[in-house]
Amino acid sequence: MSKRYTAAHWGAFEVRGYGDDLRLNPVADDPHPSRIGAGWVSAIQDTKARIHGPVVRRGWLKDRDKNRCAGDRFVPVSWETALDLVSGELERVRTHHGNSAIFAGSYGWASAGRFHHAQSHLRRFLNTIGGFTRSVNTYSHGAAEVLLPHVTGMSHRQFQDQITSWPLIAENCELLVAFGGVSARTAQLTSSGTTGHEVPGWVNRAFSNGMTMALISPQRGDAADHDAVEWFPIRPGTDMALMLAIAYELVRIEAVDLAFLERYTVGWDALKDHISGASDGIAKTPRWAAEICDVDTDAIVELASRMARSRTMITVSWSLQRAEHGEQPLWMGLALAAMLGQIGRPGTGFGFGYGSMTAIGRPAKLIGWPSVPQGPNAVPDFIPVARIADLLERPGEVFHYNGEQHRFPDTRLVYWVGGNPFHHHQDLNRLEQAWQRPEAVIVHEHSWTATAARADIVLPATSPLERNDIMINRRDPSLIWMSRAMDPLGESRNDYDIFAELADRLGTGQAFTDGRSSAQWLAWLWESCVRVADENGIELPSFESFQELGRFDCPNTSETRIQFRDFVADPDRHALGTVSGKIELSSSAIADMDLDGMASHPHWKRSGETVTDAPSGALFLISPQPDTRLHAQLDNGNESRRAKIDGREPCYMHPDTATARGIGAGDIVLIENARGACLAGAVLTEDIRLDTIALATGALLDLHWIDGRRIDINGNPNVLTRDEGCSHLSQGNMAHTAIVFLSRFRGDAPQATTFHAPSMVADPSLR
Ligand SMILES: Nc1nc2c(c(=O)[nH]1)N[C@H]1C(S)=C(S)[C@@H](COP(=O)(O)OP(=O)(O)OC[C@H]3O[C@@H](n4cnc5c(=O)[nH]c(N)nc54)[C@H](O)[C@@H]3O)O[C@H]1N2
Ligand SMILES: Nc1nc2c(c(=O)[nH]1)N[C@H]1C(S)=C(S)[C@@H](COP(=O)(O)OP(=O)(O)OC[C@H]3O[C@@H](n4cnc5c(=O)[nH]c(N)nc54)[C@H](O)[C@@H]3O)O[C@H]1N2
Ligand SMILES: [Mo]
Repeated sequence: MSKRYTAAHWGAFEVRGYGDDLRLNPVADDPHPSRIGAGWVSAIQDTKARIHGPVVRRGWLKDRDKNRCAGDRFVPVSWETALDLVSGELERVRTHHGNSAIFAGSYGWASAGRFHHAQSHLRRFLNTIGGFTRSVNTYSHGAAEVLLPHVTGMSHRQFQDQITSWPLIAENCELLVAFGGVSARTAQLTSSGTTGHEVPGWVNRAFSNGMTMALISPQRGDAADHDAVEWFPIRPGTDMALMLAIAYELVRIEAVDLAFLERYTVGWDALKDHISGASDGIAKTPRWAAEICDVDTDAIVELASRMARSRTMITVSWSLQRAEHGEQPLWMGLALAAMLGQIGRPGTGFGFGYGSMTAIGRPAKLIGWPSVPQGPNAVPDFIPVARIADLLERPGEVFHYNGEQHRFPDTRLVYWVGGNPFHHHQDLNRLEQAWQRPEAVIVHEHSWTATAARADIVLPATSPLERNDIMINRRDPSLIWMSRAMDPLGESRNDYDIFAELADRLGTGQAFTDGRSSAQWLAWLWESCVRVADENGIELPSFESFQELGRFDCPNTSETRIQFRDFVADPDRHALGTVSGKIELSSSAIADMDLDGMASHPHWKRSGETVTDAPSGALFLISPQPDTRLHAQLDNGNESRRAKIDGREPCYMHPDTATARGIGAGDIVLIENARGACLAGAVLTEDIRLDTIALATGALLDLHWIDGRRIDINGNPNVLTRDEGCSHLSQGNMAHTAIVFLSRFRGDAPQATTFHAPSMVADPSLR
């Protein structure tokens, strides 16, 4: 019998049984299957968490009230009514306020199949009716997306595509200096799906070949538990100081490759003057840095010397740039690698995001598989993605982005699919205020997220297990036929079918569907894949045999790459796309922008929130990605719940940090600052700094009034994080820069919650 498969961002699975008997097993050739998959079926079959039919918020239905605070009741309606309401709102808003009043930036990871990608259909649909205000860049690496083109001449995507392959590191690298670590936890994921998880294997192979790793991170757990790892428990937000001190040492011991800098970079003089203090009077000595970053002077000196003596790869995890001044350590990491002169060689140089996702550095050919076209958007307005609260609060106001000034349009309608801003955005109490401003909020979801609970119209979407789809993406050498594994729950519909109905109502049905059902689109997609494969010398089976086989592994896709190889081989013929054609250690383009907080070169700037400047007792809060789930997805599944404490998110702290506050393992703790407060469960570990606590993202936001203040009872760190651009250059988020206070919670803690439907009322006039 042929095998059936499905896929998710966290891996590929063999499907056994159907519906109530459904079981998913990671594909047999996955060397390190993700634990996240273990929570998938239980989460999706949790009928209390699922949205069963279309609903409308009572207050909005009755008199268009905008009080979207969760807790309001909802009114079940028919699909006809719901679709009429949605199309009516779209029509009203675009007629009276223009299409820019529709915000459909709709950021989020949605699901992995290529066809049923919710945002793609939302964009295609809205483009048929005149467009929408979009968002640019990501929460993941927004600062890098803006910085890298200026300093490397490559888009972030091009940079990521060319990153030096893992096997070359495993064979050649002697010292991996990992700022933020290389973590098997985050390497569980690849956006749009992955058939295997190879990172732990590559790292082990490198260790067997004698590579050592300098783990520079507030948490020991950010690298493998192996003798080859030396941990430098750095104070969060201060990597830039450490990097400058390493640079200072490299200059002092005359280990700087001046010939490399001369030939391949511009701006060394300006950077050198910053390092020496010639330009600002502060020599960036190891002693100076030790005070700031809390890494010993001697350890810095020794590390610099090892870097100079070894074949060294410097890598910066994505987390470092999700912080105030987040561009700086990324830029300086590149500058350090240039100073060592090892860029463009196998296994050394500079990397960004090894381990942040599975596929970074995977030695496989990249194939540009097709997708459903989205058409042109007639609206020019956009926001940098993390400026959502500003957009809603400040229509007409100016914002800076990448050296330009733009204005926020006047948003009347928010349309969100495949994402969860009440998980992913910072300072959620502020977002909740801003969320009261638009006239209508429409959400498609399969589960009752904190965002769905704050919408006016909620349309139930199918989950990926309830539909056929294809996993294809350029980062993975396998194509997977995702075969439907259970019936769609309740009245849920595919996002595509929902938009097709809406387009019909708005007179653009044909333009949206091109006359195709979703089954016909899947066939279209496969035919387009066949053509692309052909151009790449790969022969794909027919659509029928592909469905029968369930999986196709492209042959001969192994390919290793070396970042900057061509440029280093011939910098004239392969000049970079920067202003100078070289790597820019100092950028005239950035200098010309004359932005607060930016210099022409990477430079040290203390962040606005640090433990050293805060009242005593303050702690850094870092909010990493959760080990047991994808963001807030599957938070209600077995695997995520297994790791909770009293149903709440585990908060990792040093035993001494806990003792000083009268906290014991397993206690409920209160984490607070001026922006908000949440409860969490204490987990004690020696593997974290004394002044830092870690609370992963993604617990269901559930705000309760307790002792006169609103406290999230499940442990969502984003009630505590800061909602400001990490700089005027990129406006990326600064999720990892926050100061908090921690105590044992002494009150009566309400029972923790998971996704659940709000109260329903049949008749909107009823209270
Ligand atoms: N404090 C802090 N905050 C952070 C971060 C951090 O490090 N710290 N990291 C940030 C980063 S890097 C990211 S990428 C964001 C992630 O933020 P999000 O991507 O918004 O988080 P998800 O929970 O993955 O949300 C995806 C939603 O899509 C829904 N969905 C899945 N499939 C479908 C479908 O087919 N149709 C529809 N309509 N919906 C579907 C899921 O149920 C889920 O609710 O979070 C950011 N927030
Ligand atoms: N299991 C799981 N994996 C995921 C995801 C998930 O939801 N679950 N999400 C995926 C997504 S969308 C993304 S963007 C990537 C993100 O990938 P990353 O950005 O690499 O992941 P994070 O967990 O945010 O951060 C990694 C580590 O950085 C350290 N860190 C924090 N602040 C600092 C600092 O100032 N200096 C130094 N040196 N270290 C610091 C923390 O100890 C943290 O554990 O992860 C992906 N992988
Ligand atoms: Mo991300």
